[in-house]
Amino acid sequence: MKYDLNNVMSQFSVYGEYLIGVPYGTGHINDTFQVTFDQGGTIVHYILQRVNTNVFRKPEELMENFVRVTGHIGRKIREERKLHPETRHRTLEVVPARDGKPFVRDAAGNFFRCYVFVENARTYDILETTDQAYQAAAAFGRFQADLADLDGRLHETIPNFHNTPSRLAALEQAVKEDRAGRLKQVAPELDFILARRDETSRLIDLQAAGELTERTTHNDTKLNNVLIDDLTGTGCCVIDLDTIMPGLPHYDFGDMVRTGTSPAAEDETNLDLVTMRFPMFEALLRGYLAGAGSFLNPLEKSLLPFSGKLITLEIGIRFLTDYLEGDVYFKTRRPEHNLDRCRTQLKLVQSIEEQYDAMRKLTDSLS
Ligand code: ADP
Ligand code: GN1
Ligand code: MG
Repeated sequence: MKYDLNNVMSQFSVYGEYLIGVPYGTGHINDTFQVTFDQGGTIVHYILQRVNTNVFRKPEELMENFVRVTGHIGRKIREERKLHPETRHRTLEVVPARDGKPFVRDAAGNFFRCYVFVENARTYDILETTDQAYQAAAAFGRFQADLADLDGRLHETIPNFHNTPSRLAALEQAVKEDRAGRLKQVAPELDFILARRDETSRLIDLQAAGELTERTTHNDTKLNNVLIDDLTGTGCCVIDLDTIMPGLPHYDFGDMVRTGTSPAAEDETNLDLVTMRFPMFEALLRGYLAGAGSFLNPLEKSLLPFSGKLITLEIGIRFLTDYLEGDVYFKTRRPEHNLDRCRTQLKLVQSIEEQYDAMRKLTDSLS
């Protein structure tokens, strides 16, 4: 094990005997562990995470956001419990360090945070049913709605995170530099992306023109970032809060479409399996509108199908950029991993384009 998890945990306000820590989850950025304690004969789990500080340059600010957001939602849940004691709605709860801070730095400078493990719930990398899609989207929608009355502005943990034109500019720079000597392998992917250049600025142009409003958004609403309750099947807790910051709600809905509609893994190599399943889109749309609908205006609603296409293109651009740069950002397990991921994204964009009219029609009918 690269880190002394027992020692790191001893600096958090957790009592009992440390038993074991094991890698957990399938995230591409941070290192996540489930740690187990014996507390007076009861087995208790925690999530311990090493934050990737190459990606998150100001982790203290990130944790400030985290504490503000979970405190805000926690207060709402406590009110909800007074009315509905049976609710299983949760928020992540940070375990403070013994010095009172919401993180610990180990001797090597690694940045760790710890939170309460939510039992009897799990994440799904690929959704199995339309009900799961509905419930997950409703949870993300409610999350945005819960944060609509947050006072003040959060820190931007990664500036320009969902600025699609600047993601495209980064790709063009990577093409110019061709640092890993891989450019010759990516001509079809580049052509596909560049043919859609004009669409990349559509949302931020509308924002600049004052037609779309910045809100507090999650920005990484991959479907495996919501815990689904084993008992009730509801989306009970939104997790992975590192990128919560000011943004457009579209990118949140779009990322649900990206990760929730295809039956294939993000790194599937058989592209025939990658397709946008319309019933999943419909369930995501209905769930999201049920959770968030009250604060979206008609223009915002009408752009939801486009957002699915745009963010899928954006993540395809990011995977291709990382491939050309030599796999420096996303965790990879094989040399072509980022290219494979890029290809699934572009195939999904194509599938969305093929069904776009029907997606628009459905959205208009629900608005
Ligand atoms: P990453 O940034 O690497 O994606 P996440 O915060 O999404 O990390 O956590 C990785 C995985 O750990 C999640 O997909 C989920 O399965 C699990 N997980 C995270 N937080 C909790 C929690 N509080 N309770 C239970 N499981 C959790
Ligand atoms: C990363 O951390 P994880 O795996 O939830 C990335 C997202 C991408 C996603 C692609 C901070 O998310 O933006 O959409 O991979 N997170 C960051 O799967 O870059
Ligand atoms: Mg995650």
